Amino acid sequence: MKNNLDVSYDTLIPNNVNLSSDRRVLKALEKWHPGYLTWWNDLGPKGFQESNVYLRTAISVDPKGWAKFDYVKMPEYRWGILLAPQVEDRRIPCGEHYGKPAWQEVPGEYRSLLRRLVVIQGDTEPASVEQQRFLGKSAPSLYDMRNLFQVNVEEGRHLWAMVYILQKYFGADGREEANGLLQRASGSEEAPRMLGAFNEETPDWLSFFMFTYFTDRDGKMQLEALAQSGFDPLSRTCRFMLTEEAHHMFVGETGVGRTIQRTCEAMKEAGIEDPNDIEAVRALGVIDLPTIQKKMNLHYSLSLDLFGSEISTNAANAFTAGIKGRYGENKIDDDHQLHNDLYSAVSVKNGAIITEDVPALSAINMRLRDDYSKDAAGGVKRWNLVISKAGVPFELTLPHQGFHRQIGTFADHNLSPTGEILTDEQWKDAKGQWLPTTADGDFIKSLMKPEWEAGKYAGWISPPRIGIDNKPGDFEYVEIHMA
Ligand code: BYC
Ligand code: FE
Ligand code: FE
Repeated sequence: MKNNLDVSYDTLIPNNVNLSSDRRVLKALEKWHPGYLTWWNDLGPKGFQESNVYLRTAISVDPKGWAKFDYVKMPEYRWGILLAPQVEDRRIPCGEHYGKPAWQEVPGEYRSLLRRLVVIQGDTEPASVEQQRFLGKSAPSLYDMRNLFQVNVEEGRHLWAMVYILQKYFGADGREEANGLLQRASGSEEAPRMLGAFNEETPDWLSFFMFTYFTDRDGKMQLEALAQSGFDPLSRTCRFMLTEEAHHMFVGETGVGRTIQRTCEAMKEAGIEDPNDIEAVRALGVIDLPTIQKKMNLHYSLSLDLFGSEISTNAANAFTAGIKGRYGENKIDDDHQLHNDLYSAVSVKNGAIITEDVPALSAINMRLRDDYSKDAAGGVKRWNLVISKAGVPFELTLPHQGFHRQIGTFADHNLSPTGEILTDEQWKDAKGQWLPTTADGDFIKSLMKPEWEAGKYAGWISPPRIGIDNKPGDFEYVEIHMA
């Protein structure tokens, strides 16, 4: 097989998979394309389809220079199909076929298992675009607006990535699933998106930053696990998606960080020393730190649900089949089959939270979730550095893994952020201290006034330290032409 680093433009769909000589798949994609554009125009960024946005577009899969920046109208973005280069002689990295050559075609016995994972992955991508579609209108700067749209077009491309896999490798039912991805919609009564967090609202920019920090990071972990798939086309497509994913989490981390920084600065300027004096802090037009903590509690707990149950036969089957590995599978020093290995798993038994050793194979989801939590803790540490440098006595903390959960062992229990099990009554009384209330949401919304002058920022958020693509501070990242 050819290893194309560069993207070919000889079809309407940019690609490095030789689409022009793959008539069957090209035809299927061309048939799907108009529906995608209708979806993008109906459920994508609202009001900005005519604007010129300074976006990066993938033009290569060479890590040394894969993107080019230019002004684009979003509906004209060149969504392409890009697979990371094929690794020569790649082997199945885990499970019962460990060490055999990676599959270039779908292994028949795992067809439905594999299709389900691809469909779930594909379903989340357009869902996030739908969730974020009203945010452009309240963007705190053109810089932030551009970042939002960059994330959106790339999530759109991730949908293309999964649709390509479905149409190339899963025949008629793959084409049907590809259509289904455009029919479900975030928050819909009749046909919601498949996973919980993707039917929640993203009502304000702090939610958007929390989402890209915490939920896109679930995306990163799941893509890392799928990049370890023995089904090589899936591995390659996920590897390239991960290149884009880094920016999404950057947007989240710096977005929350800049919000915190502005809050701390405003408190200092006004001589407010108590971070818990919410009224005084809010009167400055910035978001108080306790509310930022609540938002973090919400998005972290929703994201933990995306890892499924701690103990899962689905996950064990996918691992044993060799179609979904662990985080960093090829760097783990064990037999990659987990015949006799144990993993310390958490559960609630007889009203108490216990950890006990269980077969590692059964706890694949829990392990990935633990890896996720470690990964997510890094940014929280950096946020706390912003706070402590400003001399504000406050520390953000990730809540207990069992706090506010709908999936897995904690789903039927009420836990506080520090991990005490509460009665329904206690939970009802206290939850407003831990999760954003309607009043918190209303306050944040009251700050969401657009700032569209190049180089200016809304009062609740600090400017970034550097521009995108090294552009100067007053660069016009979006030329707005309202539709
Ligand atoms: N909501 O054995 P279980 C991203 C279902 S994000 C609703 O516990 P399993 C992105 C489950 O489907 C990454 N249902 O879990 C981020 C199963 O149903 P069935 C997306 C849920 O299967 C930001 C039943 O409960 N990619 O890319 O081991 C922006 C028992 O399941 C939920 C993937 O997730 C839930 N939260 O693990 C844009 C990777 N959790 O089959 C994009 C592909 C579980 O019995 N997906 N259920 O009817 C997977 O690997 C797995 O399906 C999951 C669940 C990890 C999601
Ligand atoms: Fe994505
Ligand atoms: Fe993402």
